[in-house]
Amino acid sequence: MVENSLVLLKPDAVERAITGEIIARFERRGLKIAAMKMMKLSREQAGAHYEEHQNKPFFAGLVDFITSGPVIAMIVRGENAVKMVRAMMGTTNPLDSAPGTIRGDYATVMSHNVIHGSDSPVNAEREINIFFKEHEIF
Ligand code: IDP
Ligand code: MG
Repeated sequence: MVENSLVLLKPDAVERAITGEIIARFERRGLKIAAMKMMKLSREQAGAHYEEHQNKPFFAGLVDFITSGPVIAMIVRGENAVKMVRAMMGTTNPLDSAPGTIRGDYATVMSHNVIHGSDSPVNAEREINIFFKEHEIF
């Protein structure tokens, strides 16, 4: 089934100028970019995006980090895009991410792990509504 995934290239990816390489991986795989923009998240947007983590000890640090600089927000679309993007990203902790995955190739620590991808189609739709208006989606 064709799905959308909300992908964020986090501030560390923008700062390190590796966003093009990461976007190219999705294009090369055959996934489509259905929307894309550079933006700085407000703390409100960050809190809404990560609402499932609001009671976790790392939440404040996570919001500080994700609002610390611009991100690139994208909708990546394709057959089983949610699961495919997650597989391409690697695990949350880069220590466990296989080489060849994005986190396995570009990240060393969990707090700066380069990329976000939706974990389910339901969360993808919820997250897309935080970042994109209807007319920004192609
Ligand atoms: P995910 O990004 O792989 O879906 P989540 O569990 O949804 O992982 O956590 C959201 C983000 O919060 C992670 O990408 C990571 O940057 C950060 N994070 C998760 N767990 C920890 C932790 O234990 N310490 C510090 N940061 C964490
Ligand atoms: Mg998650």
